[in-house]
Amino acid sequence: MKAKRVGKVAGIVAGLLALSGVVAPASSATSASPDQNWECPSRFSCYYDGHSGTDRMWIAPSCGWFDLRNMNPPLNDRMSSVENTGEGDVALYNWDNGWVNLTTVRIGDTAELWGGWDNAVDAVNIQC
Ligand SMILES: [Ca+2]
Repeated sequence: MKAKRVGKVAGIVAGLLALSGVVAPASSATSASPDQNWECPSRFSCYYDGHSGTDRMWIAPSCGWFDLRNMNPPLNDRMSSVENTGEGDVALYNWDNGWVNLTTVRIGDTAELWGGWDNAVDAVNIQC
């Protein structure tokens, strides 16, 4: 009796596997998407959640001042790297009882933010 039930369950599982084999499309070459980095379109500045230009979280839409705390969702205290292919130098600011300029990323440069600068930036000023 017990062996019979096991056999029945095994048969059902085999049937499901066969069914799923029919339903599932024969997967062909899926274009793998490797970890992409430093992929900022030209004439923009891009801001990454990760180091080395990974996990892009924002592309600045224009020149000017952007307070990342006002984004939805907020993007402050997240930035770990910056790529500037844009039309102006990008000044990075942290709020600490006032705006403190951490560093400026020149046109054509990338920047890695480490230590006290990592996950600290609250605003950017794109000076063009
Ligand atoms: Ca901050």
